[in-house]
Amino acid sequence: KTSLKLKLQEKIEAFRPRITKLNKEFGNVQIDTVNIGQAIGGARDVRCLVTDISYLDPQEGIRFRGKTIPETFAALPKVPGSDYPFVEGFWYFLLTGEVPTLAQTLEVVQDFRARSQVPQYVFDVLRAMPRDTHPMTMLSTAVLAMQRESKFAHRYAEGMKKNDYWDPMYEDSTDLVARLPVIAAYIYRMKYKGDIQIAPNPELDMGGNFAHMMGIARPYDDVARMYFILHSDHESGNVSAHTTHLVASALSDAYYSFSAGLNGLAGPLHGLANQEVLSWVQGVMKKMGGKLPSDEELEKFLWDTLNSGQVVPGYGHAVLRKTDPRYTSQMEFCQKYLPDYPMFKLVNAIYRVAPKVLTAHGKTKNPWPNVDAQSGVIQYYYGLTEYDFYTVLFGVGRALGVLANITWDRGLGYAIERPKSVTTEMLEKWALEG
Ligand code: NMX
Ligand code: MLT
Repeated sequence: KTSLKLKLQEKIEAFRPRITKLNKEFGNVQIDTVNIGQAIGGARDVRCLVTDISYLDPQEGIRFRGKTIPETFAALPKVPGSDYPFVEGFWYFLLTGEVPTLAQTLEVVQDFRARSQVPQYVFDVLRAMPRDTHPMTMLSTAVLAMQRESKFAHRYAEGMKKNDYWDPMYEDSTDLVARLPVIAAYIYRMKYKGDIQIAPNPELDMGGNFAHMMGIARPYDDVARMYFILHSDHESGNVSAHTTHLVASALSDAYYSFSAGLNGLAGPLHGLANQEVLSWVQGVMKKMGGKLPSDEELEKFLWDTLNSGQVVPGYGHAVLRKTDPRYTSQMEFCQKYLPDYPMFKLVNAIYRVAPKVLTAHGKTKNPWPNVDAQSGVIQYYYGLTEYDFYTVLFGVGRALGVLANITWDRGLGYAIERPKSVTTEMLEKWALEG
């Protein structure tokens, strides 16, 4: 066992009595109520999920294992010569809640390397799909196709004990995280780069190797590290995390569960918004003949979008009520590396104008930008101009959080998820009764 796996086992075993005690002795303590608006309105704000991997405060934004984004970046071991940490060390941190030493991080780097071989049939499946298939469909299909590799499914069929479930779930999750960059880069090069593949470089860490396999020069390795960490987790209620958790609660393995989560991420109100942002920004650039719009012109473009019944992509959030710190973190990257890039200037101009327009429009509860408003411009700058690929990058990052979550779900023996539904007639009756 690696030191990560030993540490995880120690943590899970120490944690279990807390859940047993809460469940047995305090199971009836009420932590929320549900009203008709919430039952109809996507269960917004209903407190009925538990996770210790990350927590989202509406004002402050995300904390991973108790740390803000700047604290996370500062705490984790950095890749030599690089501004950003090893993604592998972040995986250790998400799983255990402890900041790894450099030696512990390098052990994960080695472990990922050993697991990164993608079975040939996965590539064959991808190659059999029409080339104009959306890359998210390809990614989800590749993950699902790999399900036959599941150690969890295999051991479950052999009759494994419940207390051991976390172990093969961890194994499958780690295999998946190690292979996803290889699959993502393969899809990218197959679809957009003349099907000329670049072999992985076993000397490199996950972010460095991803940049290498994509064929994009430095500092894209740091972009990849930053991107994967920022997109990893956003507590448990978002569509991709919740779907992954829901499917895993039926004891479906990590491949089934994560493939399902990716399908949710592919929706335009969730992860696909990063592609939509770039498409919107490009549309403005095109209409302006390449020159930057004035704030007044931008205001008109925003109203045109709203008046045509569409959402402004990259703005608004179900939980956040302030600018997403993931947006700010990427904005700081842009200020350092691409301050004069016209598209960055346009994204900044949108940040100046859109909150006022959305507030005047009067619908959204949060007129501020989310993570997707800023991520595409960085990719575009480094030559990744095929923006229907952006959600795949989100998916590779999101794997870290949701797979850490379902490993802990099995460690703590969480139940199959099964909320209760009611009929409209019942709601109408309760509405009349007040
Ligand atoms: N542009 C226009 N209208 C909006 C926007 C927006 N950016 N955000 C919310 N609204 C509308 C929303 O459609 C709803 O309208 P209606 O009453 O007609 O149904 C109303 O404002 C109230 O919505 P909220 O309660 O503020 O937001 P909700 O929690 O329902 O949805 C989002 C959250 C993120 C789905 C929503 O803000 C949105 O559609 N944003 C644009 C798409 C986007 O950027 N998604 C990415 C989210 C982050 N991620 O990566 O997943
Ligand atoms: C996410 O990262 O999952 C999005 O911001 C959506 C959410 O948290 O609801």
